[in-house]
Amino acid sequence: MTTVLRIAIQKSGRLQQGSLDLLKESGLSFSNGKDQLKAPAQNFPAEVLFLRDDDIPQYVEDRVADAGIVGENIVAEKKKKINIIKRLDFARCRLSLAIPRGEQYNGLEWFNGKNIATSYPNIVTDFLKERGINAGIHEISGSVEIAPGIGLAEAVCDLVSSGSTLLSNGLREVEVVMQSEAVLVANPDLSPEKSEILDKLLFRITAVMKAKNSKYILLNCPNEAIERITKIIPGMKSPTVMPLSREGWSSLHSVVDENDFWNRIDQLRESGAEGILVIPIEKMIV
Ligand code: PRT
Ligand code: ZN
Repeated sequence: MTTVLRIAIQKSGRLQQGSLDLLKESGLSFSNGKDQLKAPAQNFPAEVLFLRDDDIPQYVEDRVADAGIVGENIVAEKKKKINIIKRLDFARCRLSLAIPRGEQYNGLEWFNGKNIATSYPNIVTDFLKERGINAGIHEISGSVEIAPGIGLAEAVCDLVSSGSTLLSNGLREVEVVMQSEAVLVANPDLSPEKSEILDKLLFRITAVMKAKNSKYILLNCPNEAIERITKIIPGMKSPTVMPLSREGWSSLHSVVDENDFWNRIDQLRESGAEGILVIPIEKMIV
């Protein structure tokens, strides 16, 4: 039997689409029917398991799955023997403490003697303990934000992205306990065969993520500007320069980082670049 890497992803919810997209863009094709528990990848030695996100760390520790995609918040809460292999740059959020809007807040001491409702009792307990705060933790599994309103607790610790859930429940975010994003996790004791498959997958994921953060750029410039422009967009090794049929002009091709894209464009225009085209990159292997 050939070895396959079993990868657990969320069955449905906020992580599902990002996980499916990442695996598919990494070249794994599989069918994901509605009530399916697992699906073999057709062109990569892997099998995808569809699970509840909370169960993924345990399954990876127990080797029911070899690897998984899950929120860092779940990894931190579950404290299982698994390794974070790569941060995946989606499903970003933060775990925050929030209190009723009308309360005066003058620092963490506010929480002394208070009750906090949360689905993350381990993370919150450790956070407060490290800071010498003594609060009660009330563990609830969903709709944490309603706890103060119904008198279940005086504060909450919950995931926040836009902040609108807190706002519409009359709560105010006062402390960020941790930042989170989706991460690739794996069992620390994989067989050499499985490790090799994981490395291959990681290589592909890295190429997909790098491409997402980069753009291919083409422009025309007078030959005197080539040196200056090369300094602005050095690319992977150096830009490609090709002569235009118009005397004294060249076409220059390079790669730019998405994050400081607009800065670079301004500098390029100041340096004499014209006819700038910017194109998405599908995969990027450096
Ligand atoms: O069924 P299963 O157990 O698999 O799913 P789930 O309901 O436990 O999880 P799900 O799908 O809600 O979230 C999965 C993961 O997505 C979380 O563990 C986080 O890593 C990540 N994530 C990112 C979020 C959010 N953003 C988020 N905003 N998870 C939850 N929320 C919730 C939050 O709990 C609150 O109710 O959204 C609300 C706040 O959002 P804003 O935009 O109003 O601030
Ligand atoms: Zn869950």
